[in-house]
Amino acid sequence: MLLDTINKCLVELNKECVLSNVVKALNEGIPASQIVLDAMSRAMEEIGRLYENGDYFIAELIEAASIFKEAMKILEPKLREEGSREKAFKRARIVLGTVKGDVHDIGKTLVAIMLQAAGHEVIDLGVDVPAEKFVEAVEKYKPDVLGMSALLTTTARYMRVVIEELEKKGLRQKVKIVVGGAATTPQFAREIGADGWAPNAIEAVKLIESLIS
Ligand code: B12
Repeated sequence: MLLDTINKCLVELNKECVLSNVVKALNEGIPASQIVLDAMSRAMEEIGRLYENGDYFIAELIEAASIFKEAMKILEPKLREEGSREKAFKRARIVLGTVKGDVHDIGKTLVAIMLQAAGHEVIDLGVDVPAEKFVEAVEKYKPDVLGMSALLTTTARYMRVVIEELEKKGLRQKVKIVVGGAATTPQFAREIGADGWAPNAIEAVKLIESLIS
């Protein structure tokens, strides 16, 4: 099965194999979203486990991220095409960013792409975003939703700081807050006072659409 092959090639950091099989899978009509979520994202989780076990090092994480991004160049136009088939009934404006101290951007960018594909407007603040910048963006863009991403246990806690800063400025009630990333859970989201959590980019779009409807 092609998805298994893509998964295995990415775990083994075999770039040519990943790219050629992504093209093959698309030619066979496998949805780009399935390739990204079922094959590539799962492979990244496995790579994380290999890192944790000491079988892979930081160099391998960097290589994996670079292959993922190469593959996204092929997949992104398809993702946008697939998303635009079901245009959003209500367009939302979303400010998105990875919190301070955290430079993981693959998942956050994927969420941005899927939201845009579904017809929403995304203002992507990038990575390592401090609370002041989130607050400034909420004041300036008046988004319907603020989305924060964190992959490190240490940086996930910073989401609470951002929410507190929004509360201090009287902005918290003006915006829905959603969080995600490997270091977060639905329970964590509730604890810090967020309005929602999603496990992946497809669910993130559904969550945001349900919050603004
Ligand atoms: C690639 C990677 C890196 C790359 C990142 C490159 C890049 N440009 O992003 C590099 C090499 C830079 C890196 C660095 C580090 N990493 Co790293 N990394 C990973 C790895 C293997 C994959 C992450 C990834 O891209 N996944 C694929 C994407 C598609 O999935 P995702 O991010 O989960 O996103 C999806 C969902 O979570 C959700 N989502 C994400 N964001 C949001 C936001 C919202 C609003 C919503 C609703 C949903 C949502 O939707 C996304 C799309 O479907 C993970 C393993 C893992 N299990 O996550 C470790 C991992 C996150 N890293 C880890 C660590 C420890 C580090 C370092 C500290 C290592 C070090 N000693 O230097 C540094 C920290 C750097 C920093 N300050 O941020 C640990 C974190 C452990 C912890 N609990 O804190 C992990 C879990 C590995 C592990 N198992 O040990 N890393």
